Amino acid sequence: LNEVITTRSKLPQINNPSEAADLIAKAKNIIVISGAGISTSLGIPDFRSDKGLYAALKSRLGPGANPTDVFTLDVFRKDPELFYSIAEKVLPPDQIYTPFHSFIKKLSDEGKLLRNYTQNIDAVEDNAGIPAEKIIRCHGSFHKANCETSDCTYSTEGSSIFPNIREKKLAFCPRCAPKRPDVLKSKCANYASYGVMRPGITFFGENLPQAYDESIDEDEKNCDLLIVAGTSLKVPPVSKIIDEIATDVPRILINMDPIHHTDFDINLLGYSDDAAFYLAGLLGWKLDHETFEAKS
Ligand code: CNA
Repeated sequence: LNEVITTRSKLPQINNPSEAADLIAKAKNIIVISGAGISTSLGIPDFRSDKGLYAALKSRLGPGANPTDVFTLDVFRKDPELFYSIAEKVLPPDQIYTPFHSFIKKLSDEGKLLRNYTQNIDAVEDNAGIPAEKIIRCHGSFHKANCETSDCTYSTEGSSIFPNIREKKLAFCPRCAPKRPDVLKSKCANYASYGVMRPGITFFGENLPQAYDESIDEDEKNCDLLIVAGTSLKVPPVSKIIDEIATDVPRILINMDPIHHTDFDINLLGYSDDAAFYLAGLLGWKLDHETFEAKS
């Protein structure tokens, strides 16, 4: 773990990285904004790192391809197979979770977690036992799968389409699917996802889930410490939360790469799991992950 100190002008100078633990010890209402980086040690790729999904897609789709297309609504509607070709990489894993997820759970157990705004769709928070009411899944989840046809309300358990996702085969809606071949032959060439099931994850071009709107304003007011972890903080509106929290609320970054477009009071640069052990050690907390072996 590489500790770097930056000081924002509005806060007293922070001289020592261990003050991250002091800030956590004092805080009562911590917001944790998390991203794909906290799950990479489970073998789930993030988006933007060298080994991330975007790098894999760029080499597969060829030069000029835009890897964000895979998670873009308009593209899904024209070519759902693109999403189905890659989605298995971010499917929720069974049971496993990381030391950092364990650390978030510990914040909750200690009564310090106001909310975990997760951009992740892997539901690993559930495996770690973080209480559901403490989690806002900003980009949805695989918990549900819905028919993509606009006038069909068919919705089912997300896990029912996991076999298709694993086999990279489109899953069809039992209500619309019988009609689909006719539609495809006629006017719906631009709507190839007619009758295709889509997991309840938020694509680029869609609004965030209602739960986000319902809690964010109040949480921003009540937050007394912000921890940003495992995210490049590039996807709005989550990337904007940091600008909406009062400037005297301390901010800690825990990430492999530095973030240059905003300032933090403490930057713990390195693996989030190392940061979890480092902070838990200073706080005298035991994580239930002493023997964890990271995959990356
Ligand atoms: P991103 O843009 O790929 O950024 C990930 C960040 O994590 C990078 O800045 C890395 O430096 C950092 N990082 C990678 N590994 C580690 C590690 N072990 N310890 C600490 N930091 C690490 O991903 P974001 O989450 O910022 O982007 C938001 C997207 C990613 C959301 O829409 C998600 O739905 C989407 N996504 C989610 C998952 C998942 O659920 N696990 C996987 C891939 C993408």
